[in-house]
Amino acid sequence: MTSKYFIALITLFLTIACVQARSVTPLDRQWTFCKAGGTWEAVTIPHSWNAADGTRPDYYRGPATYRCHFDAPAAARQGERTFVRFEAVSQDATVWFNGKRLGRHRGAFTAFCFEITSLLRDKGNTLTVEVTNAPDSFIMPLDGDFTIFGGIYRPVALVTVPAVSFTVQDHASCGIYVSQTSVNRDNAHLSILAKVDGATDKGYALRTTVFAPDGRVTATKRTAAAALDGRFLSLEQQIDIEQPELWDGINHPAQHRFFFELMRGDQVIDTLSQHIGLRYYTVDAHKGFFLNGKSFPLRGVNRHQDRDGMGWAITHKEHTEDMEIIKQMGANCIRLAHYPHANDFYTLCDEAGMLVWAEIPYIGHGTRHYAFDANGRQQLTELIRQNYNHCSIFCWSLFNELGGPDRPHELVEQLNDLAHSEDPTRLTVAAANNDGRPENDMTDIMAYNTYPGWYWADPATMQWAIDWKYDPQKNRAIGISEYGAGASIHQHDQHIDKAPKTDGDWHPEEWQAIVHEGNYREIDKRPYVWGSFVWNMFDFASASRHEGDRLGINDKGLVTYDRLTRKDAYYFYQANWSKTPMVHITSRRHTPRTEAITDVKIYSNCEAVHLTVNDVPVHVESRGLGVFVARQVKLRAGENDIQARGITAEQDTPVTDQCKWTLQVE
Ligand code: GCB
Repeated sequence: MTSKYFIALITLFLTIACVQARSVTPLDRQWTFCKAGGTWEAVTIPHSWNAADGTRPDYYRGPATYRCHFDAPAAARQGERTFVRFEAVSQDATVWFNGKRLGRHRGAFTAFCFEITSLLRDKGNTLTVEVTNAPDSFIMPLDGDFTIFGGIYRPVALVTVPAVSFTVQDHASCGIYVSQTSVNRDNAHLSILAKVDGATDKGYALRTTVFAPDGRVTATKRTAAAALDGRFLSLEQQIDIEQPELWDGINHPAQHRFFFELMRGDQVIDTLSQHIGLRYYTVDAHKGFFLNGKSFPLRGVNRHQDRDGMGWAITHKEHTEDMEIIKQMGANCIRLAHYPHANDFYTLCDEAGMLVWAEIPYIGHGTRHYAFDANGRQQLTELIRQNYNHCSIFCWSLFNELGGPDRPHELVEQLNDLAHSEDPTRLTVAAANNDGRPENDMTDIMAYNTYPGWYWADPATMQWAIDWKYDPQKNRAIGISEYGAGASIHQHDQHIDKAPKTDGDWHPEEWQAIVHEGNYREIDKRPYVWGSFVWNMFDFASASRHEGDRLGINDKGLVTYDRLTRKDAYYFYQANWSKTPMVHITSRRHTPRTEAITDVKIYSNCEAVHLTVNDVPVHVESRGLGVFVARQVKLRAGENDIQARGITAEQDTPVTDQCKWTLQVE
């Protein structure tokens, strides 16, 4: 054996030994739970105590206790340091372990981590979490049109690491930050910062191996630690990747794999692996968003994280389903509103090529109390550090719809500076619904929530809504962070020509589609709109709402709360954005009917659409943007068979859709 191979073998052996040293053991079973004054019940994590009542105005917002009894897993018994890591607990958690108070975390959406090494027993450990989702004037958010589901609603795990390791204690991040300092087609220059815990001298080095998307090693570098100062040993490395295969959004979401090794001499002490897409982007106030040097208008949706019957306590399965539905529609960006989402979902965005707007829950107003401001800074720091390496994220959002007299611009200015100092490579952004407030001019780019055709005016008024904000003389990039309308899949109206009472119980599905067509037509004409985000991808819980066909739901989703039904407006976007041939007959659920004469509207991305009604072809006209209409079609008494066929030049087999409408005659 040559010495080269021998060294490679030894390295592999040490790497394997070290991979065993760092381990993550989920703590999802053996939990019991009890609301204040209630009885104990067995639960599994993720869990929310509002899964059933989260759409009721009187949903439980108060204290509860969780307990988990467990024996130390083998990895923790053999390992050197063990931590308990919570991915999110809503919203104020105090954690105890074997009778000792570990600490407290305030904020419902970010991870936190406590060391338990010296307290961990081989058998019979008790982890206790006292938690409340009661309104709290010092925790963001104070306001918001959504239910604050209580509970340990994201995973909990024991993380065991070597005595000296990439830290898990820097705001519960992974301890390594990869900054895409300067990326272009010829070269990616990255600045890597690894923070190491437990080192008592500076005799360590960082070895980075970068694998291209095809698995080839494309860069390696070893850098010695420069200085041991403060709490961590910092290892800083500059690395260049020549001719990088770029992450190009939904067109080509290729990622590199970064393998980091913490070295002491030739010994590998700890390892960590991260998938990161290399990309660069700019926003031009007049030409919009550019990805990797090319115009790339961001057109997508907002997402809330809750699901019918589960609240926020969703798993990988639900995250994946959500992503699939968004992908199939053809969106290329997602605003993850109104708070930090699960790490799992940001990862799915990286893999799918979605450009992500990430945000903290600073909504409506604050208190300008130092504790509230500190909580905002804490949540922003956690959001950024915990999600730093997700290439999908291109901006950090600092607030949503601030109003009120509490001089929020002072806090926004601090948050803006904080975001820039935490992450010099990304843009700051915010979503406003008003004018003339100083905080609306502070972030790098800006976006507005506007609802023409729903809360005010008609759908085409979107043109004024945008042009009011956009000033061709100014260098201020403008996006539309929210627009939309409510819709029930059980309510229909073929003649609706103005918004229904928005807080009433009649939200016909047809009006939502008309609003999106009218709004989007104006957005689409304006390339300077750097991004537009439909409100909302999915119906979501908002306990105080009392409208549409169901209490406690905001029904502006393009898809129902249970994800089972895609509303007509979903297919309008699919017709505009997706490249997969599709055709969709709208108002398909409007049956039985009482009127014999009706228009038939079809959404399709095909060049032409053929329609038959009871096997008789009818004339279809194209109205642009994927909208096709057959005017004044006559239905017969009883059942009618409606069949649509989309025709494209390349497709041998046309795409089809069909539905049945019953005409009732008195
Ligand atoms: C908004 C808010 C969002 C609401 C939405 C609505 O502007 O930012 O949280 O849910 O309007 O549906 O009214």
